[in-house]
Amino acid sequence: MGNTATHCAYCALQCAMTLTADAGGRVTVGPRDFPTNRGGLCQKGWTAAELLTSPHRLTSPLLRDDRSAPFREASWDEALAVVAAAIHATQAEYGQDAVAVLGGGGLTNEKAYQLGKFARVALRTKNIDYNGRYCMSSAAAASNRAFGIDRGLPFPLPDLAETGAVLIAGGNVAETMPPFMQHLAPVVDRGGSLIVADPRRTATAERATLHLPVAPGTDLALALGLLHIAVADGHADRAYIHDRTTGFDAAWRAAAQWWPERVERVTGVSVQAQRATVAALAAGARGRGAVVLTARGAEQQSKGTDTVTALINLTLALGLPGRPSSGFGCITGQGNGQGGREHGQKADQLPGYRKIDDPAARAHVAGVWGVDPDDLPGPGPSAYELIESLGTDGGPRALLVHGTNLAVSSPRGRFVAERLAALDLLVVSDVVLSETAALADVVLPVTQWAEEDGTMTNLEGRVIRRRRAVAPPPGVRTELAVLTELADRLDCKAEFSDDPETVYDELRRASAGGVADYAGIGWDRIDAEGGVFWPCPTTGHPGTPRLFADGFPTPDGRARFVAVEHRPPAEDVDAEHPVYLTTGRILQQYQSGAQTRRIPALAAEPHVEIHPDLAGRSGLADGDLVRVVSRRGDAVGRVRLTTTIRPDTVFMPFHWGGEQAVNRVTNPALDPVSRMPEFKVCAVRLERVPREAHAAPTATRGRRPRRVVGPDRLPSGAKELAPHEPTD
Ligand SMILES: Nc1nc2c(c(=O)[nH]1)N[C@H]1C(S)=C(S)[C@@H](COP(=O)(O)OP(=O)(O)OC[C@H]3O[C@@H](n4cnc5c(=O)[nH]c(N)nc54)[C@H](O)[C@@H]3O)O[C@H]1N2
Ligand SMILES: Nc1nc2c(c(=O)[nH]1)N[C@H]1C(S)=C(S)[C@@H](COP(=O)(O)OP(=O)(O)OC[C@H]3O[C@@H](n4cnc5c(=O)[nH]c(N)nc54)[C@H](O)[C@@H]3O)O[C@H]1N2
Ligand code: SF4
Ligand SMILES: [Mo]
Repeated sequence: MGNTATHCAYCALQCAMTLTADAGGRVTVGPRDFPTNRGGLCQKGWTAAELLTSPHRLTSPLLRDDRSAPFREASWDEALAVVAAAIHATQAEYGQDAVAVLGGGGLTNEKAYQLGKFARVALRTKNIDYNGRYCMSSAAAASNRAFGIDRGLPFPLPDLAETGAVLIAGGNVAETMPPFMQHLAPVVDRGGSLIVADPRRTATAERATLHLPVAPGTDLALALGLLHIAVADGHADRAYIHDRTTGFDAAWRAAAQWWPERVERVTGVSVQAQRATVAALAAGARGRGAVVLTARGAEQQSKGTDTVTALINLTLALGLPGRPSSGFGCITGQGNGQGGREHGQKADQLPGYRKIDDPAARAHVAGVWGVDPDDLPGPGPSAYELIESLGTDGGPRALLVHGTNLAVSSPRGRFVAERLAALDLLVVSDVVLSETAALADVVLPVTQWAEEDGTMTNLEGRVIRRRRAVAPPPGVRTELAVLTELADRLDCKAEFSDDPETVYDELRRASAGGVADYAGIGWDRIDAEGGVFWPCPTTGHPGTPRLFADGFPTPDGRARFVAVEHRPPAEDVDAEHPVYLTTGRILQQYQSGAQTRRIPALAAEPHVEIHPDLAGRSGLADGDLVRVVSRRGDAVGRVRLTTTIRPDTVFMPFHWGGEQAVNRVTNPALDPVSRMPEFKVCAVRLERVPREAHAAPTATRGRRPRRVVGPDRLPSGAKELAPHEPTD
């Protein structure tokens, strides 16, 4: 097939690459120049092609009649007949909402759109949400209420390099998007400021001019304190506030109570560092510009929406949004985290970022779909609330999963496994036998990344092309084909297509007139221009690389300050659980690890970062195994001593399942607005695991790992740790 220009399989930076396929179907990855990655790739990108030919790849539908039985291989015809019959029977007995769907922010725009349509039109269920709820929802909610729009970055990434000061609250891009650092380095090299708020002195913080070692879950107090200093020290841009915003007075009243000494006591960030931060941002505002960015550290909290809001308030007070190389942005996470939240797989949403409870939106989309608006369901619950309701009285009895490994990535993992076990039917479409797929009744093998065409929308809001470089293995189908065939078997009269460009052109019509308007972005244009920024309402429109220069898409054209109050984490430390746990990512592994744990070159083991002082008090030495225990469960990892973390906090990455899944420990307390779980802070205690006791860790609970056919055990990369098993 020769060379194919496409983008990476993984994160929202969507680094450009050229795939070269040889006659035997082997694919090699080469970097490609693009404004976002400028020829850079990280380890995951370089090795992304390995999963195409991995022995772990699913190539046949798997079925079982009873969850204690092993899977057997089945034909597509049999598997889809079983799924359709079970959906029919479930809905006949319990109603339309008894079938639920969970989607993912890694799906192409076409797949995300078709999945939302399938749920609303073929299943007619309100119960659909997606894993972006765990990712972008707090930043999205805060951006929507402040700016009337939620697009991760308000400008192309290279604009960042031009600015004078950057504050990153809770993001570790040096590990999560390494080529992103190319846009931060020039800021520092020119004598500007890079400030990073993180409980850990991360690889990103090492490159910063100032590190704010904030206590987990206290960014809201910090943000209020920064606004306090900005206003008290006379840095507020009064003309901008007057001309371009509303609500300043109430926001200021809330921040007035957060004087620097009080903020220092709550956050651990010194008064001096707070002042230096504001001085740097204010200097930027007067000069080349200033940018505040958030990522999951500040957002994945039970007050994440208010935290992001408080940081947006700070940027508004400094007069930044809409000015060149200035403003607020959030760093989107998943490959299509941006597009995945625009086209209708979210519980409250229809394509084009429309609201499902807006009569005009319903009428427009129903028109495109050829159905009666009254037949469209209303809003459903958020991802975690949907999971909580599975198999309960009145809750869904069947679940279809597309592009999320929720058994590993959802908080309170053991409870999540119980809910999945309570279902009558679990159907998982995936490329590998993920922990979630291993719990299913039916597993459907679908195409991945380099085997399919489509579009993705990257962290800048730039719509780009994913291109097929190789044919999928025999036995694997595209998700568009699966949904089309299932819709047919469910006697759905609306049109579904397995051709991605046909689906995309329908998406354009469905999005026309919405906030995320793709109507003018045809594939031909993306191919010719390398990418087009939404909103882009007509084929003659240039697209919108930069937002807000002429106003905000709110009813009065002004940005809104929203007054917010600080509150502590949902669960604070106490005598029994005296240590904060925070969670996140490492460079080599991606998300639940379903893909990257199967790539030998990325092998890594679960570890727990601990400050030597805390380790000493807890009787732990470097290399020990430690059990991290909360009120909800426990997880085991290897002690890694480091002085780069706060002594009151431990950090564990979430890329593993079974006993190594930190999400057995995390707190599902939800943000009241975004319904984001509090992944970034809970209270734990640490227990040293004696080696001999760990030899049979799961047997102590009387459970044995389930055996499955196909690619069974995951390479955990940690020989002395328990072999991988589904989360119990
Ligand atoms: N290698 C790798 N890269 C990825 C991914 C991956 O799984 N692996 N996933 C992609 C996705 S979907 C996402 S969402 C992004 C996420 O990208 P990031 O947000 O950069 O990743 P995280 O490691 O989750 O969190 C960032 C930092 O938040 C810090 N933190 C923890 N608690 C707090 C807190 O209370 N306040 C503050 N200020 N900071 C805190 C952590 O110490 C961590 O260093 O990465 C994308 N890129
Ligand atoms: N403790 C803790 N938990 C977290 C986080 C954290 O920071 N801390 N971060 C949260 C965040 S930001 C995120 S984004 C979530 C992510 O968590 P998950 O949603 O579990 O993410 P992935 O591991 O990417 O899961 C994607 C699954 O889809 C499969 N897949 C890949 N491509 C396709 C496709 O095209 N179609 C289908 N059907 N399947 C496909 C992959 O093999 C994999 O099994 O985790 C959240 N959970
Ligand atoms: S930074 Fe993200 S998009 Fe770029 S190569 Fe790494 S995983 Fe892929
Ligand atoms: Mo994410």
